[in-house]
Amino acid sequence: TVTTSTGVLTRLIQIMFPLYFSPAVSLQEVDVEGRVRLVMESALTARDRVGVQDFVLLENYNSEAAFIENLRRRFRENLIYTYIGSVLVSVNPYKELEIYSKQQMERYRGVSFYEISPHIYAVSDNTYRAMRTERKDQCILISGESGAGKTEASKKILLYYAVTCPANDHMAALGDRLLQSNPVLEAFGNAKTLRNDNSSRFGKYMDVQFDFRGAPVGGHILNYLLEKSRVVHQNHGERNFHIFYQLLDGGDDDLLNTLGLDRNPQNYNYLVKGNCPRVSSISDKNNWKVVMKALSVIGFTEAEVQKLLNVIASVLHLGNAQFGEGEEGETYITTETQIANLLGVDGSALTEALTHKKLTAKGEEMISPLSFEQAMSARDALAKAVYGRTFTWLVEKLNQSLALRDEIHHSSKGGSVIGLLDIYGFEVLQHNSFEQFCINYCNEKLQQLFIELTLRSEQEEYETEGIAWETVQYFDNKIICDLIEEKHKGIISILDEECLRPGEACDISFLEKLEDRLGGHPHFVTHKLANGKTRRVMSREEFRLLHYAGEVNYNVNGFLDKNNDSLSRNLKEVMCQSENQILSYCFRREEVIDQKRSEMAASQFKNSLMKLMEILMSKEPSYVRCIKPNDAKQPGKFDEVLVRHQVKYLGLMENLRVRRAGFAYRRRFEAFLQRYKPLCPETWPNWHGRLVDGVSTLVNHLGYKPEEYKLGRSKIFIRFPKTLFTTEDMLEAKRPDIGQFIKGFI
Ligand code: AD9
Ligand code: MG
Repeated sequence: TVTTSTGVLTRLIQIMFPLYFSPAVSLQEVDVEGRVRLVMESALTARDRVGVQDFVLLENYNSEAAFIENLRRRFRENLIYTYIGSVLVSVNPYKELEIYSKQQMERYRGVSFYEISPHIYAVSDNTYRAMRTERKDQCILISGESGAGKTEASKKILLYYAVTCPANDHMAALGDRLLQSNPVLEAFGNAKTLRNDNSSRFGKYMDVQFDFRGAPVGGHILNYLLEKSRVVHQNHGERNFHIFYQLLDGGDDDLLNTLGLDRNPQNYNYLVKGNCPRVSSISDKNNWKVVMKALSVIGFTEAEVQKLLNVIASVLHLGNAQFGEGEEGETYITTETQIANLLGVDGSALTEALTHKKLTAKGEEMISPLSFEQAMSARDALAKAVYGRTFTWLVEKLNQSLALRDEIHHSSKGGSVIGLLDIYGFEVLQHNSFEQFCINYCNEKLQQLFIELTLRSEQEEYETEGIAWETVQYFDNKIICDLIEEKHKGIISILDEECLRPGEACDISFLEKLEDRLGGHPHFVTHKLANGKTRRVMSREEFRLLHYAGEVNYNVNGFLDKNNDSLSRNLKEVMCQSENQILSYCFRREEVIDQKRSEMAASQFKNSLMKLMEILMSKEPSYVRCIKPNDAKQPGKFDEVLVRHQVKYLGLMENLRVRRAGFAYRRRFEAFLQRYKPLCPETWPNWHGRLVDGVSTLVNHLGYKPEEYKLGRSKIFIRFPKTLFTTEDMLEAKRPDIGQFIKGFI
């Protein structure tokens, strides 16, 4: 910093005559927000301060400590994005940064990936351009743990496309509808959890379809495994899905009257469990308005919205239904009328179905009363089914609104697709259940895909460039995927088997069967198998999986029930007669008539994941790996232990190792020549021969040794970052006006 008046004078002169000044000093930089700042700082200290913008440029790429230090430095400077080659690593800033404006979008449009600071817009733009030029479908896979910023990232990508892509004449409003689908999905599928005030409780894959001119013309959403158990129960400090609170806070008096609701969430059994009716970061009232507006932009009619709200209200009333026990142990309900009205079903049939079970034995129907507990669980099952299926209906409605219209079908020929995957990250909670099992299984699959595709694309690049491929050792997690999903042998198959033995099987018998069949598998442990040798004491109700990302103990309690996910036949019968079209659509007659068992929850999830893998495999992938800097949801706090853990389970070191296996850095000949040509009299100001000869002349002049680099067909590959840094320092000395790209700006 310059403090003396001579200093000020010197600085002024430096500003006026930058080229004449000390070669080791850079005089201006454009920061990540696009502003020009004046600085006096040597290249070396700048690199020290803000780290490198691509991890491949780390001197010691095997050091996890160096990796984390680089993240920390950049985070401190509000540089939340860093690359590993083409993978974007993003650290949640937990504060609004002014880096998402329209001007910023313009900065990234059409600009080459490595010539500008890392950004989610760079990934968006690059993917879009790859789709346009290579005419190949793309996908962007966003991963990271809860609260790391996946959903925010996916929204920024959508916004980038909605703002920067040309509009199709027939589908001018599609961008709006795409953007408006988010608040709707979030209202019904997100909730406040301990880890994230706006946690997505479902997985989402969204295709954006573009026409041959690159205008977005359609969208399609696939949803995965909504956490339905939240409808009837929340852990302390957590809430139910946002929509319930939005309705109570934002709905007008008339509406609430019609629905028979009052404003206080604490009056509803399904909303009180977490003892957390309000969240300081959330305005339920405002969000209500946003959601209602979004529904109308998307094309919901007033009648449809009313039916949807009837369903939401019916769930709240179901939770408050008064069940009692009669003199002979039979269960009765006293307050079913309103529920039946809202559900559009017959009141006495509903009461009957909630308190009795119907069995068919030898062709005869028998009706027997349910115990109090059984009736309560039938009630909860109904609430979960109603909410879960309505969510699926909602996604289908969104899809209809986003669907490619017939009139533009012809113009979309030759168009392509960009898919966005925002799906739950690896989860290790205090108590891990069926949901965590599914979520972590999903992450194993994605990791497998990631490794396969990263290795594949590395290998392909080396082959296209005619450079010998050096094999990289890495951990293949196929063994864990098999342990979970293998037909007849894996955990899911065993779980299904147990679910098919009603009355005989229970959660513990499931655990015993696992021990029986899987004992000895290197990634499977239980209390019994471990013989007390495990590091963490396990209970008799748990099994432990050694995931690629770490060990997780799963408690088997509730596994069978959740996998069965069943609703009694009587309840289905009542529901499929509903006068509410949403519900009669969700509960089909065929389901009652057809006695065949439908697929169980885990298998259904497994199959949907298989399909997802196929979709992703057919596309060119880009990756965004999100990291959560602290558990307190606070800005400026970088919890090293927490970050290290995520770096480990996101496999970032492995990713870097693969990327660095042969060469730290690669660049197309023209880009390399363009940047460094001032350093060699023969290439300056212009090189007229073949590009490869130009690069060769340049690096010879710079004194590169043969072991330091290789020339491929279109790119130069540089083995060590040091070579590149030296070249950058020379460029900076000669041309301080250019600025070092490794600082995160140019
Ligand atoms: V979960 O698995 O759905 O529970 P996500 O989706 O990974 O989780 P989300 O995107 O919801 O996390 O981010 C959590 C919160 O962090 C947001 O509500 C924002 O308050 C905050 N966040 C995340 N990314 C950014 C960002 N780029 N800029 C500012 C951010 N704030
Ligand atoms: Mg999310």
